[in-house]
Amino acid sequence: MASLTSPRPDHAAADWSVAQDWASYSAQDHATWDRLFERQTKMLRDRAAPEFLDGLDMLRLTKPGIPDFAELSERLMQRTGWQVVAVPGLVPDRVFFEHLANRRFVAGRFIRSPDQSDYLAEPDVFHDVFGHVPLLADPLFADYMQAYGEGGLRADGLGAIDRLARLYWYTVEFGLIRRGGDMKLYGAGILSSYGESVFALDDPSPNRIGFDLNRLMRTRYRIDDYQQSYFVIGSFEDLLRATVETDFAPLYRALDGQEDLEPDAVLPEDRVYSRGTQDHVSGVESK
Ligand code: HBI
Ligand code: FE
Repeated sequence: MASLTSPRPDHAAADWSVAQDWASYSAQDHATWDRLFERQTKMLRDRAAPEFLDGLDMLRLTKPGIPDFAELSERLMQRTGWQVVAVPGLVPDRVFFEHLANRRFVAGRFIRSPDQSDYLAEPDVFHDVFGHVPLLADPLFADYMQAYGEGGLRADGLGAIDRLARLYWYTVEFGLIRRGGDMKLYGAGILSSYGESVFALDDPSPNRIGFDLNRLMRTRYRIDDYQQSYFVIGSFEDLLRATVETDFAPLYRALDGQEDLEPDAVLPEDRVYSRGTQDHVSGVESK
């Protein structure tokens, strides 16, 4: 199902944006950001796509701790025309697509409490800004994210949001990319999670399968645990081309005639980089 959201809070504007109110963050909030930032940048040095590591520098702003979205947006705007807009949490799909289509990335302003684990039900500022924003400085990925937003507005009209949500999930959130002989991380859901940054590359449990748009959009995904399959792209160019060159309406119709696939499925026609043992399965829900 599309993401479930609570009613729009009174202090949010019609587009669900709110003031970040950077001054209201506590010293503990900033300390949590700094601790997570240091830990993740250290462990991602050899794991993250180079484009992500290049974009990380943008987050080192003049003010310490949690990035001030106004300052961050100024830098990002110069790079690729994107800006970061604070929202209270998950926003309705159409609102989300509308922002992306206009090169506005919506980011939760709250930060997890010090004891909270890597996994959060609602994206906090560490997931959204550390995980998603650095790649928005890469021109190809920036174009892909805007194309995704435009595609989302069209999908909404075709009742195909759930299909497109899988594309977002298996690329923007949990995507892997080939670099030379290696696999690197580019999905924000992995990059903002210490545990999954290790699991997605090193663990024998999950499948790692070559990106194929039709196959990926048939595949359900886990929202309560590490992924049972990761899809691997060759380049951001491939990803952008697959999205802008596809006429999605006939693709959605073809998909309606095909069975959904479970998250751990492997098909004979799959480009299988590694077939998982699925030893890590826990949790039950998939979408
Ligand atoms: N809202 N704030 C926020 N962040 C998201 O990542 C998000 C969202 N609403 C919907 C959504 N993601 C997904 O369901 C999209 O694929 C539609
Ligand atoms: Fe996200």
